[in-house]
Amino acid sequence: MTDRAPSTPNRGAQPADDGVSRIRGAFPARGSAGEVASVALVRLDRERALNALDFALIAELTDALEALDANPDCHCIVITGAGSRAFAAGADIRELAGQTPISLTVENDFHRWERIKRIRTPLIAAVRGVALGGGCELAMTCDMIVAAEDAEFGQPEIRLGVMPGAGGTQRLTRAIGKAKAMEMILTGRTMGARDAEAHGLVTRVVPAETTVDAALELAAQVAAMPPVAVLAAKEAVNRAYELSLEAGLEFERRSFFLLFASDDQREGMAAFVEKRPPTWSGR
Ligand code: CO8
Repeated sequence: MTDRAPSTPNRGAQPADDGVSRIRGAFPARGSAGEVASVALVRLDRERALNALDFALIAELTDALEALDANPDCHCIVITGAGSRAFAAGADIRELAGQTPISLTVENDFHRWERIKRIRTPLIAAVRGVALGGGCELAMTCDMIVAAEDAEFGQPEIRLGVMPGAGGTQRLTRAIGKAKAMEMILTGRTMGARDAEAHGLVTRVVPAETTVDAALELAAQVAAMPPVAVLAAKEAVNRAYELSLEAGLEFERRSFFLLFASDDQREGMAAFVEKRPPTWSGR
């Protein structure tokens, strides 16, 4: 991906109705200190609508993430929103307003959220401003969240007569616990960045104007690690959400043993013994 992600299909291989791309991406990413090797930056690009997630945007985003995931040189992806006011203010309410159970079932756009969940490359959300509804759900689908001091998280769908539909009731509850999640989901109340950090929703809080750079720096640290071990570790951590403790421990042990078949295990341990920096081959 260069300056702009290739125009991608929505709703079954049709371009967005207005022909306007909703995603802007760069690989390798460029931060204020220059190029960040092995890291991609994907920007939700609907600033005037506070980066509201219409179906076309989610389709483009999914395609862009899958293309990066298939690129062996890309080792971490940062997702952010255009502008300073929003990561994403949720699903596009104007578009959602006209949906019916049948249109939602037939179009089946929500399957794309499953595809985002299956991205194996680590994903970091860089959140400035609001991450509401589907925006909060997208941030929580990422593996880590770097939040600006002015970031605000919430699931306000209840105020629209509905409820979270892309993972909010499950991921928010797992992240911050039932008591706080229930309050946010039943009242639409939002949570600021500092509270979100205290409750385990975000990885770190940074000054607003440094958010993307801080996320890129974290991504560069991940990208510098042995790639096969990173993939295995990400998968094992995510299994903690899905499995019983016993099954999760078993999964972890098998993954741990498997990594002893990698060149990077031999290199990492040899480098430690020989007191030199390791050189990862990704094998
Ligand atoms: N959808 C569509 N347009 C939006 C959205 C949205 N979610 N949020 C903001 N906008 C638009 C506004 O309509 C406005 O456009 P215009 O200038 O053309 O009128 C522009 O963005 C700026 O917004 P405001 O004027 O409202 O800005 P304020 O600073 O006054 O308010 C808020 C900012 C508080 C963020 C306010 O815009 C707001 O409450 N937005 C809606 C938040 C919300 O309810 N989100 C949940 C949506 S439902 C959802 O996410 C369900 C998820 C289901 C799964 C995901 C499927 C993709």
